[in-house]
Amino acid sequence: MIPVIGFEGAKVLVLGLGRSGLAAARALRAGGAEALCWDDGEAGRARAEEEGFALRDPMKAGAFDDVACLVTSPGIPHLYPAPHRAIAAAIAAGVPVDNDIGLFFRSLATSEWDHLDSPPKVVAVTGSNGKSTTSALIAHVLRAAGMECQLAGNIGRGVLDIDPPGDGGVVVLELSSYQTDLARALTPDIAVFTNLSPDHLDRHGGMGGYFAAKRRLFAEGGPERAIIGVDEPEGAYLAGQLSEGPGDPRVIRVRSGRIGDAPGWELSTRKGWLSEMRKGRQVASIDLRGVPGLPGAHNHQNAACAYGVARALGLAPRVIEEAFQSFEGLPHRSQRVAEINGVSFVNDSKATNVDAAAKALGAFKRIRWICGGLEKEGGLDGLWEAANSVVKAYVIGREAEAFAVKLGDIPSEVCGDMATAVARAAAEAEAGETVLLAPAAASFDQYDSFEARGADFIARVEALKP
Ligand code: UMA
Repeated sequence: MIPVIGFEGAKVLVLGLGRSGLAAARALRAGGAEALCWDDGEAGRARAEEEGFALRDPMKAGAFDDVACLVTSPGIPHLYPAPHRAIAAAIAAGVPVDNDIGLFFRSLATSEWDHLDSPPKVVAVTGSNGKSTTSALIAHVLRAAGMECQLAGNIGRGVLDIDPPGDGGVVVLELSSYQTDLARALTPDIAVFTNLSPDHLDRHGGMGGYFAAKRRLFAEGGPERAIIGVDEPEGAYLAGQLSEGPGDPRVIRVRSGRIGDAPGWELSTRKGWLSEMRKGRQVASIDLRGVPGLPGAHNHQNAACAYGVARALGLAPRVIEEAFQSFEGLPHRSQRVAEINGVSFVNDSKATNVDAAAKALGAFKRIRWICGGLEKEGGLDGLWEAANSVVKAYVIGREAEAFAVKLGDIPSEVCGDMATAVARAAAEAEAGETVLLAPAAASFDQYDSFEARGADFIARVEALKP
C-alpha cells in the first residue's frame, strides 16, 4: 500500500467503502491519519468496522467540525445530477473534498526517492473507450521488457492499494472521468487520452463537462509526454493546446484511418498496420492483423496508444511488437470465448455504450449480434455504419421490444434474456459467422455489472459445447 502523506494526526472522513474507499482508509491509517468511515450501505460499514475503523455519519450536524478532508468514491455523485448530501455538507463546511487518486499523487510527489537511481514514473490513461485494454497492454509490454510495473485505478484495483514502486518502477493508472474530475492532484509523467464519445453525461452536466473532467489530467503543469487520440475534434484540440509548436515531441498524436504527414510525432493505424511517423517520415511499422489479443480497428488504436507510452519510456519498436503478440486481451472486451461448429462466440459485455458497440461490431464480419439493456442518453445513432455486418440482432433487456424497434431495418428478434438470445443465435448461426455480445447499453436492468452479464454469456456458451 502507499501510505498517505500530509494528514498525520488529522481526522479524514472516507465516504464509500468499496474498492477505492477501503484502500484509501487503510492508506490514510498507514500514513498516520485517523480515517473515519461511512458508507450508505450496511455491508460497507460492516467491512470497515471489521478492520477496526471508526464510523462517522457525515450527514449528522457537526460531522465535519474536526475533519481535515473528505475522501469520496468515484461512484458517488459530487456535483451532477446532484451532490451526495455528505459532499454538499463538506463543501458547505469548507472542508476540502478529494479522492484516492488525489491522495495518491500527493503522496507520491512528496515521497523520498533519493535512494533510487531512477524515481518511479506514473502513466495515466483516460478516454471514453479502450482505457482498460490500453492500460493492461502498457503493463504487459513493460513487464515483457523486464520492467517493474503495477496496474491500478478504474481497472479494478484502488490506486492506494499498490506497493510503493521500486527503482525504475512504473505505475500504470486507468482513470475514469469520475476520478479525474475530483482529484485535487493529478500529475502523471505520461498521460494518454484514447478517444472521446458520449458517456456518463448525467454525472458531468453534459458533453462539455465530461471532456473538461478528462482534460484535467493534462492541466496541472502538463505531463512530460502526452499521447493523444486525435480522431475527434476534442482530442485534436487538446493536442494543439498542449503543443508548443507543430513539431513539439512532447505530444504524440494517435490517428486512425490514414497515415499522418504532420511535422511532429505521430502514430497512425490503417488497414491493420501501425506506423510510427517522425517529422513526416516513417521510422517503424507493425503488422497488427494477426495479433490474437487485439482484434479490430479499435484495438489497433489501443495498441498505438500503448506503443506511444512504451516508446516514450525508451523501448525499441521490435521489443514492443514482440510483446503485443503474447497479449491475451481482457475479459469482456472482444474476448473470444469459444468456437463451436465453425461459429465464433465473442464476449464484449464492456461495450456499454454505442461507440464501444460500434467498434466491437467493426472488428468482425457476418455477426449474430446480442444487444440491448439499459439504454444510455443519445439513442443508437452512431451504430448504423458498423451494423452493416450484422446478419441478425437478438435483443435482451427489460425494454427489449422498444430497443428492437430502434434497430429499424436490421433484422431482429426480441429474446428478452441471455439464455434465449444465445440459444437462438447459436441455432441460426452458420460456420464462419460470429455470435457477438456487444450490448450498446448498460447492464443494470438485468445484472449487477457488465462483468456479471459477460459471465452469464460465457456460461450459456459453455453449455452449448458438445
Ligand atoms: N456508496 C455510497 N453512497 C452512494 C453510492 C455508493 O455509500 O451514494 C457506496 C456503496 O455502498 C459501495 C461504495 O460506495 O460500498 C462503492 O463505491 P464505488 O461505486 O465508487 O465503487 P468502488 O468499489 O470504490 O470502485 C471504484 C470504481 N467504481 C466506479 O467508478 C463506479 C471502479 O470502477 C474502480 O475499478 C475502483 O474504484 C478502483 O479504482 C468500475 C466502474 O464501473 C469498474 N467504473 C466506471 C466505468 O468504467 O464505466 C467509471
